[in-house]
Amino acid sequence: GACNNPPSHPCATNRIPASIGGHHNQHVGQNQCCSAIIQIVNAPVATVWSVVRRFDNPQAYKHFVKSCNVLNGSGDVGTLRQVHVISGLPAVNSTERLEILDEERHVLSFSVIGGDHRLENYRSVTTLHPTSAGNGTVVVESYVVDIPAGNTEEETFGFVETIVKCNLQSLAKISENKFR
Ligand code: A9S
Repeated sequence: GACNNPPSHPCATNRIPASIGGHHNQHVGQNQCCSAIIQIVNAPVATVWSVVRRFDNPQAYKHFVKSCNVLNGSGDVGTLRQVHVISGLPAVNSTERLEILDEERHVLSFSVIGGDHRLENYRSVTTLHPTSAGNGTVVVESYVVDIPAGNTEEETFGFVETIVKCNLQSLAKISENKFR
């Protein structure tokens, strides 16, 4: 079923308001780990979306990505990309498929379908929402991934949390600079 971490779990999944949670109720199987991270950006949804929607250019804000090649497709659902990762991670590259690109609701989802790394069956959903006051954006990114053999759920959670938090902090910085 959907991510059903206990209320005490440190992930943000339990803090996603029901009104925006719809896309984040991903199926979580046995031996999988799920979580969600929330980031506030002091820039409008349109500005943040202009960065997020570029499936061909994740390196614009993902600092762990060294380069990205589109393998086929032109940025619509089904497009495949191969990202190459900077050194220092237990990974070389990752092959990823664009699953959702909703330009009206500001939803992007991709899944990992291959590559030389340990995050098998990684899938994430990113949604953007206007803040209730001001001109800001709430970014919600949830994910599901297999717990690798030899690792615990806590280790997997910690590893992914670090990467996604870095990505979203970088997304905030870049969007805020663009907007200024
Ligand atoms: O790219 C993302 O949005 C998020 C993550 C967690 C990506 C992870 C990654 O691409 C590496 C950065 C290469 C790290 C994958 C699939 C495996 C890793 O080990």
